Amino acid sequence: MRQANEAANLRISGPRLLSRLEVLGRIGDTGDGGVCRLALSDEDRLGRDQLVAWMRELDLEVHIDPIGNIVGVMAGETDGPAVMLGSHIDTVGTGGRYDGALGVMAGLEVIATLREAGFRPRRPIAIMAFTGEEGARFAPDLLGSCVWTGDMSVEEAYAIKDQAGLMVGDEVRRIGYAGSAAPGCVKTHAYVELHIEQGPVLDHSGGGVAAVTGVQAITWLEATVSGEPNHAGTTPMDVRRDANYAAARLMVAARDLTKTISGLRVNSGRFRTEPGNVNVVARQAVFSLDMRHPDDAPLTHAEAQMREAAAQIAASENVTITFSDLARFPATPFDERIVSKVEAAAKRLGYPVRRMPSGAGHDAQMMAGFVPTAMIFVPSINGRSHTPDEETRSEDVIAGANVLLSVALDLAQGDMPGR
Ligand code: HGY
Ligand code: MN
Ligand code: MN
Repeated sequence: MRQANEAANLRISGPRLLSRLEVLGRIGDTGDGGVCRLALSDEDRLGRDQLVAWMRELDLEVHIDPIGNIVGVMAGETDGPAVMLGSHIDTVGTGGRYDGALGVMAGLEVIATLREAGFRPRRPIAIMAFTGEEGARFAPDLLGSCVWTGDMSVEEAYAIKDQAGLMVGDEVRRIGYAGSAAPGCVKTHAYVELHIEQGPVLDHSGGGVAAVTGVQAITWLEATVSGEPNHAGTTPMDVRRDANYAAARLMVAARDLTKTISGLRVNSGRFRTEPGNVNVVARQAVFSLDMRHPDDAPLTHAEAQMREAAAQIAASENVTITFSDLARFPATPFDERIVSKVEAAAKRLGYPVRRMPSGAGHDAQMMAGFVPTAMIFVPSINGRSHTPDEETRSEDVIAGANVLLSVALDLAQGDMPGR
């Protein structure tokens, strides 16, 4: 057994970590450098199978809960609450190889490094892959961490349907990951997530790592605009009840709010229309609205403004507009004690480090309400993410994983009180 102070000199194996990222990145490979492992898809199952195989190779005790969260535990000298290192391995439809995968693969690498050094941590160390973080197939996002933290029941999660009408419960059983472990069964002392920034801040400010201070507030809505189908050539313009035109006006109105509400970000990424014929005035348009802001109040105000615009558009276009909630997460600060540990670890290791908030949502946003939590960012080249050209330099992957190792050991050996 190596002593704790010797452990401080441990470093991860870059080639081993990069190799695992490469192997996982080939599962769901879209042929253009990207990856598609939508939650609970066959590709997701293959990624899960590979992860569980790696966990067993590392002699971890593997637990799978009913929503398919996968957690592998390395026993410590004591059997108290674990230090959990996690993220997700599901992706969006046009995903990259690093979003989520980096945090889980780096967690495995931390364990492999400790195993190789014959070092048993004082506290157990757990590696978590949460189900369906992206929300790209089943909304809301953060599905697995919502169930793990008790924010959503398994029954509620099982009833969620994708765009094709398939249910979470049927799909998680179909891929064989409806486990019997109780959500939250691995008691947790602290949660740390390594992730790519997915934005341009680090890459455009000289690189290094970030001690992430928190995650911005997120609201996902689905708008349904109902009009009246009619002939595109014979129907006079002033009597049309055109669902697509009203939807377009509302998307523009929502986007225009970003000009008056500083810090607001809005995206309509998904749009469906019926009947979708060139020569028919649309009967219905259904589209998503992703609205985010670093603070809760401006986001609440933006949503109210958007609903007001919808009421005006509905009246003037003689259509109806309704909304359904897809996701709603408040602005979430991380635990200052762990943010400081990330900063100190990066400095000790000689990496440039800065503090910054996260523009993207993460499972850490859910875990922060459950246990002391923080995140580590590494740069995304040109801030590209959720695209096949999502890329992070190998040296930054290695830097992030070394900071994760250092913070994990600090938490596993240290006396920071839990919550
Ligand atoms: O949507 C997000 O912010 C995250 O990538 N799931
Ligand atoms: Mn992610
Ligand atoms: Mn993502």
